[in-house]
Amino acid sequence: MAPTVLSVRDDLLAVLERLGIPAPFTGEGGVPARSPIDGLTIGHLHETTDAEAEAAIGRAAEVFLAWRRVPAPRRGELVRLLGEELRAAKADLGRLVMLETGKILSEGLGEVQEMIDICDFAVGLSRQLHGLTIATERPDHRMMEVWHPLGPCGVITAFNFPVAVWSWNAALALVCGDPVLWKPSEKTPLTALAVQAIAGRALKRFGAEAPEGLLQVLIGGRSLGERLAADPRIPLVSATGSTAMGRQVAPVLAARFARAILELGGNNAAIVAASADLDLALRAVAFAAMGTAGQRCTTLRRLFVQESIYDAFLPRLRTAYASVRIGDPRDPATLVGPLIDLSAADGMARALDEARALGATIQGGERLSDIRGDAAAYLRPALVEMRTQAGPMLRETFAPILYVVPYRELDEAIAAQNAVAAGLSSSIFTRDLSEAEIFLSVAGSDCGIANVNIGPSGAEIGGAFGGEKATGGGREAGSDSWKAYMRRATNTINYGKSLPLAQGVSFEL
Ligand code: UN1
Repeated sequence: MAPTVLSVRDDLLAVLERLGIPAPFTGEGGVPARSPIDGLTIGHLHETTDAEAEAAIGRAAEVFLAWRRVPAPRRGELVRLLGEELRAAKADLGRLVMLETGKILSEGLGEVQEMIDICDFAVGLSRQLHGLTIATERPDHRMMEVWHPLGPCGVITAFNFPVAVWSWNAALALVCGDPVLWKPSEKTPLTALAVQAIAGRALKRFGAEAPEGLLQVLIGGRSLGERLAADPRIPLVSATGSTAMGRQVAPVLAARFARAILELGGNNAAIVAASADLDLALRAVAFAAMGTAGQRCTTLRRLFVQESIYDAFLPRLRTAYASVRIGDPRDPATLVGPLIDLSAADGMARALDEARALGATIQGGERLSDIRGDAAAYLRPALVEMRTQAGPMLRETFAPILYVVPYRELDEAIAAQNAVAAGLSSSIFTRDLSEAEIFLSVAGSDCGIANVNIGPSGAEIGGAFGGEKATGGGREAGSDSWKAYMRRATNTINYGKSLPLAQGVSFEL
């Protein structure tokens, strides 16, 4: 039985109080803050005005001039303190993520853990922003490559990872010497304000070396994002969201030669080969497809099952879909919470109608309005068995729909997997080494992330995160993603007395 719980509003207000932002709400007007748990509005928040946005960008440009001169390992110290403050706030911030996004508590806490992990990574990185020394063809010369801070970094984030994606960008930007201007999703402003308060504590402990305005939050809608994309004082914009959003932002950045880190849609697939460990594959598929109510960029949306095991695997998957516990994410028994809002539920219904019209067999997908009333969007995840990949299967619907298609040959499955616009994440389940290697090879998955015997979601921060094609091509978090936040300079120094020219050119006066 579900434990008796506070109203969502009271729960949220108590968490905000504990996080140190007791009264963020204005009387009326502004950006509404709501929880998908009951679908109700909790209050309204001040919307950043044009003048405030202008001042914030100006401040970031000014702050950059000071912050870039703080040695990188000192900048890392600020991120170390941020990691400490996040550790201290993990329980409350994880709960707030749950309340504002509807994801279950362990996923809310996992998101905060991801923030802590990237802080640790960035602290180490702050002593490793290495350049190169390069062999020069000229005598008595030295050539090297150094990395300098780039400038204010605009970060636009989506509702589904309202705080982790900011931290992937902010932790790296800070150690790289860049101030951050953050426009969170309009659907999740409260978690952004909470992170701002937590970061404020780290900044205070760090002291005056961190100038006021190093980390700023702009609350509002699309026009704020457009402003960040268009402003010449912002040399880099990192934007997470739909491919449609990326199509708006990318040309604006390109027109002013700004850098873009785009993390857009995914239409992620997994292949279950004949030799797969079906127990493992079942658990991986269930989490990747139904976890976070199907609202991760990396959510599993398409499954290709080798025909000889189709009849062994599908009944088990159908049972998992029929029995998964859907409900208020505050109930510890819940595995699937609500969708973010009713328009997401409409999108899911439309995709299922299209699949039905193509002759698909659909299990689940029904709305469960008895859980928390009519304003909340609880739906049973849908398992959609298709004859071939077609219709809505070719696009991303940000909801828990898993399309399943049988295949005969691996080549055919890989081709089908790659035959969509997006190229974020992918997996194969197999115990056959050669199948695994083919999938990872140049002729295999065309995605930014390709896994073996692991679902496509739940990437660790140590790797570069992002994808190809309509996913936008950006990379965030680990590996050498930091290079996007810095500018490279090649320096050649002549310590001799003559002037040998490169390529043997002679120019005697
Ligand atoms: C996203 O959905 O925008 O790999 C990010 C994952 C998480 C991040 C998802 N680490 O699922």
